[in-house]
Amino acid sequence: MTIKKFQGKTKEEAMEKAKEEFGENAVIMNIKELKSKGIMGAFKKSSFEVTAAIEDREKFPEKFSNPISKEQPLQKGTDNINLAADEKITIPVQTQSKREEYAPVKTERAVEKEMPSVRNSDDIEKRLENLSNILEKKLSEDEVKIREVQAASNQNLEGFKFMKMLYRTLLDNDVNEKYVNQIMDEAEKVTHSGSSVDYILSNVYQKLILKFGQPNGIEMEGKKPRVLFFIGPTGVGKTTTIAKIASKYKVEYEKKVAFLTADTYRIAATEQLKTYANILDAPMNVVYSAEELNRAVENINNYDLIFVDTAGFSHKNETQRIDIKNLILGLDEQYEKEVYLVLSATTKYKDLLEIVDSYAEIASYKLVFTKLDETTSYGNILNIRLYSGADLSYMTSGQNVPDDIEVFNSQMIVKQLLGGR
Ligand SMILES: Nc1nc2c(ncn2[C@@H]2O[C@H](COP(=O)(O)OP(=O)(O)O)[C@@H](O)[C@H]2O)c(=O)[nH]1
Ligand SMILES: [Mg+2]
Repeated sequence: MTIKKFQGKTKEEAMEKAKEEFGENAVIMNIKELKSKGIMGAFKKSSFEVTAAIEDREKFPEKFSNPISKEQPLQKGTDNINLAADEKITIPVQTQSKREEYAPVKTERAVEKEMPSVRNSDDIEKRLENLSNILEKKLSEDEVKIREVQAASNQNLEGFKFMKMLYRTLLDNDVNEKYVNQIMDEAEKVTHSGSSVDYILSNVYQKLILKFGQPNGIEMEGKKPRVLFFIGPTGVGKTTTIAKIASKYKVEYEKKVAFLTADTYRIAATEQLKTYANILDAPMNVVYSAEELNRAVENINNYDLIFVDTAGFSHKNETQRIDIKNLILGLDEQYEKEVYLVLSATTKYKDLLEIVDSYAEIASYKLVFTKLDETTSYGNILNIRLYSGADLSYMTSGQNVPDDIEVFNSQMIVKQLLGGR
């Protein structure tokens, strides 16, 4: 095939030139308007270029014998040959491989060259199979992770709500906010994200038990006699508590118990203790000073336990406080001594703080909490235990002598503080 370009001022002129040279069998492959380039082009007139082709005479001699053939009308082709006008070129018959060389897309061979490791289709299949296995594994791993994250976040939310509920419950039970925050902060440190409700509960429970410390009743080790002072505000239950403990030790442990009272402010108070002493068949004496105390103790020094009842006083009453302090400090050092501060669980937190402060000046003591039967919020017990740092000893929950007393039961109190009943 011979291809040539013809130019003219009009399309017709260019086509006429093609027909003149190639005859009527010429195939018009393309007609193109030629525009001058640049700004100047806008002022110049355009011309036309016709690309025409004619079959080679050698290959189709018969066609050239009849230059005008009605069966071969003028046809438009595509403008894929960009040659200078009038340049005559011959396009050789293309083989498959030749065409590939000019193909604008990359051949398989070229792709293969770029991926030298992929040698054949088996390799590709294997690779794809591996890839899909990896992908499937990754997806299922991701799915498990997503499920785990979802479960954890649900549990987190549950745990968070539960912590909040415990926080509220402790506050509702009058645990001071400062201590509630402390306990929850400590619990949060050991509970990891996603901790179960049970785990959180047992953790907070343990924290509270530890805060209450190991409660201690009367120590029976050491020398006899052991002198036990009961101090605290009026009406909290000092005398009743003495009666309860003394009867337990007398009846259950068969200990020799005796009573002394320094509560000389009320005749009724002395009478009250005398009554219990008579029931228990135990000696009872009134003491007004440290000297009298030492003399009285000496008289009954073969007894195991000597309970000393004291008068309650207003924490604002300096004189009474000094009297009690002198009494306790005045006890001869040869005697074992213990001091019990008796407090009612029904007393307001603010009052309790003042009481604890004023009694702290008298001696170091163990705490007895009374009247637990008259309140449901035991927060103050924890507050005072933490505020004073003193050990817990007994708790009483009723007026019955000797039954309504036990060594402080931390487990029971903690359960109540956490909302158990
Ligand atoms: N409900 C209740 N009342 C108690 C308890 N302990 C003592 N009481 C009562 O509190 C009142 C004062 O007790 P008392 O021993 O005289 O207190 P004191 O002034 O500290 O010696 C008495 O009516 C006791 O029966 C208790 O645990 N619960
Ligand atoms: Mg009393």
